[in-house]
Amino acid sequence: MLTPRESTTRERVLLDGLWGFSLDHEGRGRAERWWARPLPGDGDMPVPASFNAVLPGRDAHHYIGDVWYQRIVQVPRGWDGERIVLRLDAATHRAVVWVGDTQVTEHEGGYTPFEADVTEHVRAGEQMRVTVVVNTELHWHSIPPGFVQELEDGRLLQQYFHDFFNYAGLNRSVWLHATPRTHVSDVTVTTAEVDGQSSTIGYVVAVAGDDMHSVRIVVRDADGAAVARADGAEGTARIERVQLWRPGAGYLYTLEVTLLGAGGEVVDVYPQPFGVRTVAVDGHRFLINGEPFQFTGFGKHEDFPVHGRGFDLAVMVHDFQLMLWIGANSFRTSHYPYDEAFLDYADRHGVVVIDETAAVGLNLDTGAGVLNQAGPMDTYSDTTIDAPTQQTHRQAIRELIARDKNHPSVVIWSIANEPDTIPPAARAYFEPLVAETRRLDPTRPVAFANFMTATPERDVISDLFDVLLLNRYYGWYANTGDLITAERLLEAELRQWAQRGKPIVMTEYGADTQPGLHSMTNEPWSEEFQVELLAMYHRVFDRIDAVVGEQIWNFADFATRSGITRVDGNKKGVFTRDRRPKASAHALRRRWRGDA
Ligand code: GCB
Repeated sequence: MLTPRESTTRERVLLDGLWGFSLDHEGRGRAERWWARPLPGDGDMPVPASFNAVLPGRDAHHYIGDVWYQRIVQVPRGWDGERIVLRLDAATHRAVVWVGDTQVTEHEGGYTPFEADVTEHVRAGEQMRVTVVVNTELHWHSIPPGFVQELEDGRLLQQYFHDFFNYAGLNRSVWLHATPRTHVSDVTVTTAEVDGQSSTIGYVVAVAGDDMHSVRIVVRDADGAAVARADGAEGTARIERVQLWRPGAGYLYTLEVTLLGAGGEVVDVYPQPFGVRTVAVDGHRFLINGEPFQFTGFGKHEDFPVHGRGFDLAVMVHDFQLMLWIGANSFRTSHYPYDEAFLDYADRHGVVVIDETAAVGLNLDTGAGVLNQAGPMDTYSDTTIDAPTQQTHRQAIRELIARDKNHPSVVIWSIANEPDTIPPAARAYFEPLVAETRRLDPTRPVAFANFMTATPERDVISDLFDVLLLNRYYGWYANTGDLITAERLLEAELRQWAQRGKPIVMTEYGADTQPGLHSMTNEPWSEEFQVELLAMYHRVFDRIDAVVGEQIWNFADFATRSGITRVDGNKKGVFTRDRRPKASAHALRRRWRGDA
């Protein structure tokens, strides 16, 4: 799905701001047709934001079910005759959308965009009422999965198997945009080859509407100069004296797609930014433009006080600046696709991204304390993760690739975080998903982040993937505080994985750390312990050639649900939740920048 962009034929209006808002405690809104009139109550809610971070009190914070958003939108008067589209960048976790009294779309999945062609339901120059019901519930067939448990006193509890708070609502922007009726509906750009000074790019353009048209392509460099041209909806173009997209130097071209009518008149123009770069795996090496790349950086979260998971441009740019300060060249969008603005920024600044689906917590072996309360369960069974879950997962992969395929910053698709990969059923579950990912994008390596109990002898799926992403907590969850044993076990396990002949990126390692807590004996939770633990991992990585990346868990402290190992959230951040450095931030800066 194309991102709404402005051009000589396209306009867009951002619908962010205060929307009317109602919690639907009794679940009456759908039966009572709340879309057909102003919402009950006088609630206001900022968009984008997580409503359960904005509202005070336990009830709102732990609310499960439908929440309603509504606002009146003025359709620009110049849009007569245009195709008018309503787009939501995300609704967590599913939504139904009405314009006036008409349902215009619905969508499952909380982290990818969806849209509705509303041309037939609105008039240029007039107002329209937009109503969105967002459902916050996680169940066995959602990605991520969960279940709602009914307690003895009748209260409901949302259970899930992942370690970040279930922030929900309209966490990203909403747009109204106009395109011509016959329009460019999709663009794919790939780097076919780079040879010496020049490069061949491949492109495919899809068009919707009447078929009396032709496609013209102009490739523009970063200064806007035309450097290549082509005709036709599918083809190649050659760029001489090409400027490659490189880690740390994110050079971007624009593929300017022009749709011409039968008489040669311009029908639609869509500018698609792209970068020229190759990605490949060669034995233990991870190559970008044929050169070995070492990942430094973090697993992150979209998480900040008051906003919850709501997108905030200032926080995003601040985080990128902190990553630059510390010398991080990459991050993983753990554990869901981030707002696309992260990828636009990463593209422009040469930050390397491992792009992950929201398939986190497909593992009832970890449980994060849940299983103690709900009893033991198999991960894959007819009543837990099953074929319908796999179908939602497949759709999540499709939507991730559809949105992010043209971002040069994305170098690996991570299709899951820490799934249960020990039972044989895991192979049947994952094999078709890996095949689908490769079919949709043959140009990028495919991976998943492996859970610590799925050691080389036990894991049954890693051979299906190109890169080994490992999450390990030696010295923290295992051998707590004993870094000598931890170092020995970590090295032994990594050497075993290295025999697989694939590159290894350590995508999680770290220790919860209470800022300001100091210890002469390097006790766990102290700032000294975090520094020591990270240094131990780095010594091991430096001894093993197959390790081509280190991404610490986590960039910053973040909110979780309640738990006996969580003190006001997860504290494995190298920065606090409000982005102050812990001692480890300075130590990392010395390792990654060398000049500090
Ligand atoms: C993990 C998970 C991550 C958790 C982390 C932790 O393995 O992938 O989501 O937050 O451990 O700190 O427990």
